[in-house]
Amino acid sequence: MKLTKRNLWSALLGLSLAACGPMDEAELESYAQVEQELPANCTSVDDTSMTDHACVHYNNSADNLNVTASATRSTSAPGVSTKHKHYTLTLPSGAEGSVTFVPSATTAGDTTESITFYLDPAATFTLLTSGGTTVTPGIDEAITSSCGLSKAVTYDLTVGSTYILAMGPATGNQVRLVTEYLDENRVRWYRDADGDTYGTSTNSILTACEPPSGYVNRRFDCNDNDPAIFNC
Ligand SMILES: [Ca+2]
Ligand SMILES: [Ca+2]
Repeated sequence: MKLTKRNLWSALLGLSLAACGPMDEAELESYAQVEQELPANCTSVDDTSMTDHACVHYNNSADNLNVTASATRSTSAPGVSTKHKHYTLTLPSGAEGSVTFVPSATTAGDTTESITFYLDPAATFTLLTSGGTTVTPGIDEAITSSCGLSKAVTYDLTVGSTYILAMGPATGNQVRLVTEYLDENRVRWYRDADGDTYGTSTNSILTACEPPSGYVNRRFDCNDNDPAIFNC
């Protein structure tokens, strides 16, 4: 197969997702340089590489950890803070269950992280501080993923603080949970003004969220005013 720039991009992205490591530095600028709180224009993480990444963990049995949730909202509930895991949570029969989560810094010195909790099924989900105060999510959405994850709730959270995640009840008394940090899933999107599906390198945004309309995930348009010229 001829290895075009587009194919190379896809191959690199796929490899980086599979390995959970940093994305290709030549294609994606260093997302670690900027601490990101949830961007004001971020309204969804549904159709993103972050959701695909969450499904990688969801589908990988080696990433699974089984946890029995607490029957009460307590900071002594079992923790689910380990990254790159897929938690299968067993809830009390017919009732809500709770676990705890402590955000870590994606870059040394970060004090806030934007974090998405992906759920299957789309059960009621409440995040509380250690003192029991409900935290309002930045985004709370139903999603359509390539796996069973069907709900995504995104917050700005304080690094090092203990939070209580209360969820359910759920059918079968089970909720599957995958956590993703937006800082670790940011992708560069390029403005495609002429609609040829190739973007310009001179106008781009770096985000883990769905991009604004008119942006595409590949560049190599040396004339973004002429749809007959692209991949150049
Ligand atoms: Ca274009
Ligand atoms: Ca063009």
